[in-house]
Amino acid sequence: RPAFQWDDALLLDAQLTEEERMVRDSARAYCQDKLLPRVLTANREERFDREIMSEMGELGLLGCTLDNWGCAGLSHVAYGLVAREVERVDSGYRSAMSVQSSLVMHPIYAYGTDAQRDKYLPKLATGEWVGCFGLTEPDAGSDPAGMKTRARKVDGGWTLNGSKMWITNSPIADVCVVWAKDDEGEIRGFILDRGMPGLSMPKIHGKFSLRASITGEIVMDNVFVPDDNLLPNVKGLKGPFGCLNKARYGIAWGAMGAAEFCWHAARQYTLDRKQFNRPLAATQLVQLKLANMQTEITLGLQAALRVGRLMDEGQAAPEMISLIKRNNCGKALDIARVSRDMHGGNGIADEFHVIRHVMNLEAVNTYEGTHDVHALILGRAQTGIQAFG
Ligand code: TGC
Ligand code: FAD
Repeated sequence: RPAFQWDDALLLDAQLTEEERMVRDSARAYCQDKLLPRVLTANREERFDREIMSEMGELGLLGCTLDNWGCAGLSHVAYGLVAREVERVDSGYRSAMSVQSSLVMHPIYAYGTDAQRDKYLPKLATGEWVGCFGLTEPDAGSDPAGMKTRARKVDGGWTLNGSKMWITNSPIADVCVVWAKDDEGEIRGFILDRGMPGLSMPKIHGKFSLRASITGEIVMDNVFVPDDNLLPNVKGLKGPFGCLNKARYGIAWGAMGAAEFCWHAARQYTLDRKQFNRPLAATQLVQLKLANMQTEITLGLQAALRVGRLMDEGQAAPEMISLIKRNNCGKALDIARVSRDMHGGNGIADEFHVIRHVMNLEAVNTYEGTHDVHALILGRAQTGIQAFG
């Protein structure tokens, strides 16, 4: 009888390359040794420790799928494995990493000039600079085509006016990739540097979710952006969506990391905790919940691996990414809530970490396209009917 490994039920590990396993193991060691000890106070104090970006840069975790400019040139599967390890500790730390990699470095790499790549990518790769991505606005979230930010052509550049809302990393960002409509109503991408007159990035306070990640606005009041800072090689919504494909894919892996933490915690807790003279894990209800967690995580990871391999082959359609982002975030949130319940009263104490994952996954289920918006993308793809508007 072949052995069954409870925490790797379909032998994911065996489907990875040697290099992917090494990347996974070094990311896991960093996350467990350096991130986990910090997260409790960071979350309590609603604080992001800036040096985390430099540490991730030193380990080669930033922009790791890109080639050259100081980037590691790893597979998309390796990137997913890193996201899983980081989010096993906290979704906010994964947010910081995935925004830098997929939403800032990727567009400069894919849509920028060589001069832009030379200027920005090496410093973003080391974490010397932090980047943010401004698409969402106060009145345009699920429907980014409704954005009000405008880029007016002027001599030698562009004048940007508008505001972006809910922007991960913005209060500490050195570089902002901002999407705005030009005089023709086309969406264009711009690189804004901290310190440009008229540009401010205030922090949003009072979040109950992703408290260890810093979130803010980007306010642009007649910001002059030189022609050299326009991303010349893309126009239209496919620009930001091309970045979102990468980030949503990473989130599908990351959410499974958070779910695995909650599952393992629930298993251990119910093995250790006795009520009615026996471990909680000896009850049928608890075993059913553990089996459900194991099943959903195993399937979610297999799906993420499949899409990662297709991405590496250039064969991943955006709808595949919607499917795994939606499924894995929704399932991770359910698993975290059930694990919280299985911890009883201890489940609401931050020392047990599970309530923090529950709170975080609420935002993860909402950003990068809500659970329902991804359902509409999948609905459109199978009926041919656009149900958004
Ligand atoms: P639609 O007509 O569907 O498309 C407009 C143009 O874009 C192209 N396109 C894509 N291209 C590449 N990849 C994709 N995934 C694409 N999806 C669409 C499409 O082909 C078309 O191109 P063209 O050349 O024909 O013009 O546009 P729509 O306005 O109907 O879109 C509807 C909808 C709902 C799909 C879309 O607006 C959507 O996905 N909304 C969700 C918004 C969202 O995800 N925002 C994320 C903000 S960033 C963020 O949350 C970061 S959090 C990060 C962290 O902290 O980790
Ligand atoms: P809305 O679009 O107003 O949606 C509200 C509700 O209505 C949702 O349940 C939604 O599913 C539903 N809904 C919307 N449209 C429809 C429809 N047609 N049919 C049925 N239901 C619908 N954005 C960035 O650009 N950059 C970032 O770095 C970034 N980081 C973020 C960090 C955090 C912590 C958070 C919370 C958000 C972040 N976002 C970022 C924004 C995020 O992408 C948006 O919050 C998300 O896209 C949803 O937009 P909204 O909040 O405006 O909600």
